[in-house]
Amino acid sequence: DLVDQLSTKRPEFNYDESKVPNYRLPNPLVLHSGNPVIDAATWNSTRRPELLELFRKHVYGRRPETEYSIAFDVESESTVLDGAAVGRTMKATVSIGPSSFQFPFVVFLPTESDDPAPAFVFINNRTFPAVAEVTENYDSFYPVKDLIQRGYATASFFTSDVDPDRADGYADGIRVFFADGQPPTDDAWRSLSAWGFAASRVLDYLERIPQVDSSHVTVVGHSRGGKASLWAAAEDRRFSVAVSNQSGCGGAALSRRGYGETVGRITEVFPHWFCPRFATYAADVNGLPVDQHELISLIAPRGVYVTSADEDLWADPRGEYLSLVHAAPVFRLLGKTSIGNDFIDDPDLLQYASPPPLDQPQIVGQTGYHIGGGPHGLTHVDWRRIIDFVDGLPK
Ligand code: GTR
Repeated sequence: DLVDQLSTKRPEFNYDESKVPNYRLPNPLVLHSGNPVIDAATWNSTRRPELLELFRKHVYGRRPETEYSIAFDVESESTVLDGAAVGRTMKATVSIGPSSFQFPFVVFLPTESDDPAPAFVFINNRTFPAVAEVTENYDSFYPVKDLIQRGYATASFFTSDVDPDRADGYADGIRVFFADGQPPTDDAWRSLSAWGFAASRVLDYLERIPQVDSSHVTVVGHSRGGKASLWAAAEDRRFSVAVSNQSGCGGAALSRRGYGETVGRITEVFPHWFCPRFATYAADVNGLPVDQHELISLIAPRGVYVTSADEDLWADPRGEYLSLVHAAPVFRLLGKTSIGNDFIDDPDLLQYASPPPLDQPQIVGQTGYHIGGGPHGLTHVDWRRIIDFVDGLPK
């Protein structure tokens, strides 16, 4: 079980803050040409596309450019939660010419109000979230009831239904479909990006139905789902907020810290998550042309919420927090405040930047963070704070 695996410290990895090496992060606000990015227009036209390309090339791989069409079928529909919502079991069909790839998802629409509802798309890395199961048995991993009660619509799919979460899962997933049966090229997208792509297709559906306010859709994921969620929002600016719950290495945590899970370990154990070039930085993490604060920067000026758990050192809570801090200059350039704002004018103080105390969410403008007590996991407490954060963002 994941929780057991992750609560156990792995002795061969570093969990000692004093042993984090000195590192220098790449500056998100310096262009490839070496010139500084001094205005939002240059960020949007040049620097942001440069950074996206760097992440595609060195970390998550590049999505296919093949034209496809997308269709949605309602497989079944029922009233759930004592009439508070309508639940739909859906099928998405992605077609290229005569061939198609399908994946299921679920949607829950609140019935209380006639106004279009903001929504959460949840990348579920544990199970297919069947309508009856998530409404009859309260599931803190995906608490549909809480989301509905707070006025949100929500949709979710199971990662492995899109791209099987196994090193040899390629043959059965959406990537081989797009590659027309060929093996993946070195630059091609890997599973994290495929899951993010599916989140975008679910958003396509939400855009088509009047019950959802598709300009306020948050993408959420836990752990590997959190890595996928951040990348989903980087690739697709229609998501208004991204939430990473304990995403750690390859997600919110700075790779250069080498605290807990490392680039070497993650690419060895999960070779299907990242493009192979990412693994080549295992022995030279400082050679990576990006670090994960720049993934957060790609989501700016939209909302970003990052969570950690105090026993989940594998995910490097401090490194997850620092990614937000080091993205602050980008939020500021785009006219927003965010966690780390205070350090921009006083970089000497950066060394003292640390996560807030346990169970005390910190929210500054567009970004928020909390560290909860306990092991690696997504709980109803995390969800409550996530919803609070999204509720509090300016509409
Ligand atoms: C672990 C992996 C982490 C995290 C986690 C999860 O085994 O090392 O990066 O993604 O799985 O998804 O729960």
